[in-house]
Amino acid sequence: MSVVVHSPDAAETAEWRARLAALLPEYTVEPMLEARRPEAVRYAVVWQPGNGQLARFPGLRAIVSLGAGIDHVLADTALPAGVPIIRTVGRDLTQRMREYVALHVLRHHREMPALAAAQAAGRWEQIVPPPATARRVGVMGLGNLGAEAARSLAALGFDTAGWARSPREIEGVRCFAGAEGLSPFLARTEILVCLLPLTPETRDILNAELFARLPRGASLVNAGRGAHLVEDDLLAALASGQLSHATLDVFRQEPLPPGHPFWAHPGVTVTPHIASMIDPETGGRIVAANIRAFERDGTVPDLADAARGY
Ligand code: NDP
Ligand code: OXD
Repeated sequence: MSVVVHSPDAAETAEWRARLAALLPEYTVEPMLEARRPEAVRYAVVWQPGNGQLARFPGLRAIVSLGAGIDHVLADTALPAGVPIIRTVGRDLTQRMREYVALHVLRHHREMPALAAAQAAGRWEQIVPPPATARRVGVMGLGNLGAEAARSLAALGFDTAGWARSPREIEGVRCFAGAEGLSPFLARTEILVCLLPLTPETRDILNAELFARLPRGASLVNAGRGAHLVEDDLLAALASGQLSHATLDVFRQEPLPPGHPFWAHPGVTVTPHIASMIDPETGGRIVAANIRAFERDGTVPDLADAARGY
């Protein structure tokens, strides 16, 4: 029986392979593209497996996403039907995302981009923001990551709201749900954080029409997926002043191509999809435990719902 591993980054594939080989000695662990006996493959542990690759394994019991999102697996137009997809989530992933969201929301709240511009110009400019209690922030997506990010923002004192598909209750967070909840959620949100999964419903959701429903001068933190954002609409909203700044961790094309307007835009902060990553050290333990539990019970708590898209 074997486990195959794949990331588009060969060094990353090698690291994961070594880690999983140590943790799962009962399996042969090999790179997906070099699988010697496709019929022996039981689990595929993958990030962006590519089109048609997983269909080569007729005995596949589950696909393990090397991350919380499964859009990179569902993008495969030849994905073998009915094979369960396991998300890799855990305390480290949640902790890292809480740090990222708190850092960038505080940065917008405390006007750090404007202060950095003033420093660059040698200008002593005292910008005094309101206290966090008077700053309305909102998190789109209240799953593992969004709910924890919202709790952290509330703990910092922000007037915090969240939006999800179904009604949620989170202490200290005003929760909105569904299409009817979106407008009132946006109308009160000065700093918007996107932690949605990428599905047909959420693709392009960060667009001109949505930006127009935010208070003028609002800012955006997108750590969901690049395809949530209509890039030209963001550039237009920044140019008109409807948005004041955006922090983007995810992009339609990754790595963000050289010369892309976001790289040098004064209103955009680029981070290279590092908000929260699973590393082989702790992530390996989670993947190995999930494979063992799935083998034993035929299910795990972190099973994605492929029909729902997340
Ligand atoms: P979950 O599946 O736990 O939660 C998803 C949340 O989004 C749920 O609250 C869900 O609502 C909500 N949602 C889904 N569809 C809609 C919709 N159409 N309208 C409104 N709300 C919707 O996901 P995670 O929190 O684990 O991860 C979220 C995403 O973050 C990942 O899919 C990935 O894209 C991204 N991510 C980015 C990382 C980075 O480093 N930048 C790292 C890890 C993840 P409901 O509660 O009603 O189901
Ligand atoms: C994920 C990611 O989905 O890192 O986990 O983007």
